[in-house]
Amino acid sequence: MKTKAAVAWKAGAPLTIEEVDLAGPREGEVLIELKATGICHTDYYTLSGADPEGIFPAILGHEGAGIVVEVGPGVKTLKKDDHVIPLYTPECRECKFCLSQKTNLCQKIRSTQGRGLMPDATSRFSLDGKPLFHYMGTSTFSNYIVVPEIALAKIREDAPFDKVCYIGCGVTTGVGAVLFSAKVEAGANVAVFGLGGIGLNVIQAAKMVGADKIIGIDINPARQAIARKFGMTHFINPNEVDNVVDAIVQLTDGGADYSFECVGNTTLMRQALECTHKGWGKSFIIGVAAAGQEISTRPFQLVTGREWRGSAFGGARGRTDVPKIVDWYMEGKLNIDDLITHRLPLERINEGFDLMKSGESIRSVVLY
Ligand code: NAD
Ligand code: AHE
Ligand code: ZN
Ligand code: ZN
Repeated sequence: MKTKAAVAWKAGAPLTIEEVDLAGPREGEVLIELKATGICHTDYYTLSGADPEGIFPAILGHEGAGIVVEVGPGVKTLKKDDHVIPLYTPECRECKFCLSQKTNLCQKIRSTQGRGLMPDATSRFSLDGKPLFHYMGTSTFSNYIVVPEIALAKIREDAPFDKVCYIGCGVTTGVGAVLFSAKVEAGANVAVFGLGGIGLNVIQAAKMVGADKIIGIDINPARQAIARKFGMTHFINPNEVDNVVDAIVQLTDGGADYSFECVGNTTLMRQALECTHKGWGKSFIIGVAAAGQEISTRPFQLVTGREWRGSAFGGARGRTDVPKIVDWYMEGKLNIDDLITHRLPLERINEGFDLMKSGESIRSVVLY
């Protein structure tokens, strides 16, 4: 069949809208009609050329929601017309990683996914007879996609696609980092570096669990008002203080109990670790840093009890946790609506990237 898609031809070049050929679902695969997709900073990161796994030409996008159109042979858990969110972190429930119960990082299809291919090492997308690469196993910048069954979360049918698509990455990443990865407790002091599409979700989850001080750090002063609305209690603009770490340590009587880096900047990652409390502070890296970047600190920071960790997709097990997060939104426990600042047709997707880069948008959603 044909599908309308935004194609990334090479690093740094704007996407172009094309009529792409899409082959049908094979064994264990499902054809989805997407209704909406968010634009995440990670899409921009890969498009910029900074991603060591970035390959072109590809169809980017990983924050979608849609409806099952057709299931391939052997698919057992989904049927036509089911509502779904594609998962760039699948949940096979049978690989060593899934069975460990220690991580959400299912590895069943990770190697082919990282090479822009389906699990059988081929692409379902082509244009003029030449294959186009998939991206993160999802490629949500295409109206129709083929995805393995293990990479789809079935969600309730009354959830609006144009909102819950954001649960496909940003909401789950931020909220999950607090609930599943860090397990932040009531009364904790929390520092959040970067108040964008991810950081604001960290803030709202920190408030949800009853954190005490919730300190937001961002160079964009416009982020202060929205972050306060989501539960931030203190704001630090790094351009207005001498030393960000000292400022946080002073506000928290010795350091934050938890910190989250939601930018992808290795200098901030170090600050996020060093602003946590001696003896027990835990710092979580969420931001994705460019190829070649490395983190550093004095080992003394760790010797004296701080922990440096990371969180991917918020530590969420997609097929199990994503439907629950959709429920939380539908029950009014999570605010997604106020974070979706812009809506665009696919034809204007490049504007969505520009709005993110300029700091004007929190999340732009593309509607099919
Ligand atoms: P975004 O562009 O919406 O937000 C980034 C925020 O960081 C902006 O508010 C910006 O003003 C702020 N910022 C930039 N430089 C700063 C600095 N020097 N000091 C303080 N603040 C600064 O991006 P996003 O969609 O929220 O994504 C954030 C990061 O998280 C990206 O690196 C993205 O790739 C990554 N990410 C990781 C995961 C994961 O699973 N680990 C999932 C989604 C996104
Ligand atoms: N190819 C990138 C990987 C970047 C990365 O860490 N991705 C996150 C999700 S970001 C979503 O917005 C992730 O899930 N990582 C775990 C994994 O297996 O990729 C690079 O930098 O190499
Ligand atoms: Zn993302
Ligand atoms: Zn698995």
